[in-house]
Amino acid sequence: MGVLAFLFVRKRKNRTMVTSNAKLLAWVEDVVQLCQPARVHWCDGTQEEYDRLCNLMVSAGTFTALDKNLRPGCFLARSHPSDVARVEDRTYICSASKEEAGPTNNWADPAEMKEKLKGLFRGCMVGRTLYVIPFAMGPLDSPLCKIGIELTDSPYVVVNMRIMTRMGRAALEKLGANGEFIPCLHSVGAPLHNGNHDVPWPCEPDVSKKHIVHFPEELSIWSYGSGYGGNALLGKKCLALRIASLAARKEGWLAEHMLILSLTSPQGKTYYLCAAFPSACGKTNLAMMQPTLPGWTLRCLGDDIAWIRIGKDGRLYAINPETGFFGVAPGTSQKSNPNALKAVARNTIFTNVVLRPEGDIWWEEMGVPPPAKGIDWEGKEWFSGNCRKGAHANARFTAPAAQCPVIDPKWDNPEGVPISAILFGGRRPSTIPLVNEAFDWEHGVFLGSAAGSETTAAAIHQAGVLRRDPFAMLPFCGYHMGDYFAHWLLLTQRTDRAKLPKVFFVNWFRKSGDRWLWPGFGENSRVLKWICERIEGTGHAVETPIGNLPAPGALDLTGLDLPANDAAELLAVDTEGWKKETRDIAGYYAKFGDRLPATLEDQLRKLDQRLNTAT
Ligand code: SAT
Ligand code: MN
Repeated sequence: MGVLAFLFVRKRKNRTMVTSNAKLLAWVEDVVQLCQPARVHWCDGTQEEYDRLCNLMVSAGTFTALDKNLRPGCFLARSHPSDVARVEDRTYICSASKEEAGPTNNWADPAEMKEKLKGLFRGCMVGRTLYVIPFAMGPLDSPLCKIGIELTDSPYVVVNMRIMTRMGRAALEKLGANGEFIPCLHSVGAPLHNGNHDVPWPCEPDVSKKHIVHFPEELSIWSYGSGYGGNALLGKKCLALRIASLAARKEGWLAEHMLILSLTSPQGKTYYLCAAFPSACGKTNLAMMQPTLPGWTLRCLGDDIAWIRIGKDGRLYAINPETGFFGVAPGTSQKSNPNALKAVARNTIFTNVVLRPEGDIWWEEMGVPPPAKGIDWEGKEWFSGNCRKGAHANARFTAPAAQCPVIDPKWDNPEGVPISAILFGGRRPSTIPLVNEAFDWEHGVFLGSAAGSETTAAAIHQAGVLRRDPFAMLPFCGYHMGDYFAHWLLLTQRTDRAKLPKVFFVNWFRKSGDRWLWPGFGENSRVLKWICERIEGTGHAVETPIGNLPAPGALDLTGLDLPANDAAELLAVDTEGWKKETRDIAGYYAKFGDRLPATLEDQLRKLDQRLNTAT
């Protein structure tokens, strides 16, 4: 009997046994043998445990406790400068064949990758504590709930996972003696030999050693070298998107990079909407937006991930598998997202923002004056007027969803909420109109598949260049993107197409020169109102070659000081721009080869024809 198993049997006699799940016990023991941690801690998910770990990190210099009156229960962490965002180049889908991973994913042979990873993980937790984090994605009694176990040597990961997931004893109980779980192994990749002093943010600074690896065949995750965000909080992009997308394909549901919101009209009718935008394109802002249109109420159900299944009545139902927000801090202000500011007033972890001398935080475009002098995200003295940014562009807050002042009462409903519309979007300074309704489901899938956006700081690559990001899933789909499109198209065979949501494409980011054409934020409620009217069958639209656009006067612009020319430009069909767009989409589609569904090729051809007959 191994050391650990012995320990648990002994504990069982004291009635404190953590689990009787033999598979879990065996896996933990294997990982202990491989990684050689000094200690093992099974997380129970209690407040006491959370507080203890936060205090431990304050002593270690990882956390700075913020002022108890200004930010009660809040902490600031600063990451290593090499570890500030997801590393897409180091993220792999190791399916049996390269073909299954498709042209949009990095692939490596699973057996070779496993050997390489074992080499990296060998002894990587020396001197550290191995934390066992049982967690559930989705309400425990939801038909879509999945149990994951993350093994990590990072207490920062533990406390973030407690905010972001249903973590601790309840998840372990749900797993039971024989339940299945998704193994998620994580290490910061910084062993502490011979009592070496620890650093505030241990990680593997050599980017070529960082690996975020998914094994579709065994549905497991191995992440090495980074302690930041989606690289390390493995319930999020790794499990709830990449691994879940594989499970969803097999089981006939959808795992999507989408926010979920509800909108209630002045007449009291509630509509549930999902929206897919790439990382750092305003999902969190839209998810908890304050409508400027009188009488309309918006509530938030989730800001990042939606798991969607066909309900008994044939409609699509969405749940938010998470329990927190891991939102981009810079740009979050009273104007852009007042509800997020309220959500982060307490019990929040801030990473890579500015520390104010009075023990509060600050970031660029927060809408409040910067401190005369503060400490920037790199731990250096920083003063306002400094040419250096104080907060990192991908600085984040981790806040409990329940603290959002406009959280929807149904946000943790196990059955989910029925979806009436799906929105796609991205940052497109030209060509793409403010809002465009798809003719039908197939056209909607086409719009989603061709979605593009200017890149942002959420991942390490050049920011501000246009990249196609189908369904905002480019970095998050666990299999061949062509098959993913086919999976979406198949929904018309799984349910009555009349019950499927309407699909729209929105673009808040149109520019004329350097000037934004649309005010965005709360004013986006005007676009959402038109979408609700289209669902209701009352909103007017004109059929154009690219889709149904709001008819003149159909978009409620009352009280908005929008020049008529800007309004016209936002809703015009830029035929030449779209012709260029179709050529670009054709080039991009080519890489999917014969895995591109014929329906989408057909959609592109028809669009091209419509554009050519229009001129
Ligand atoms: O770091 S995360 O992947 O969780 C954030 C994001 O890119 O959306
Ligand atoms: Mn995201």
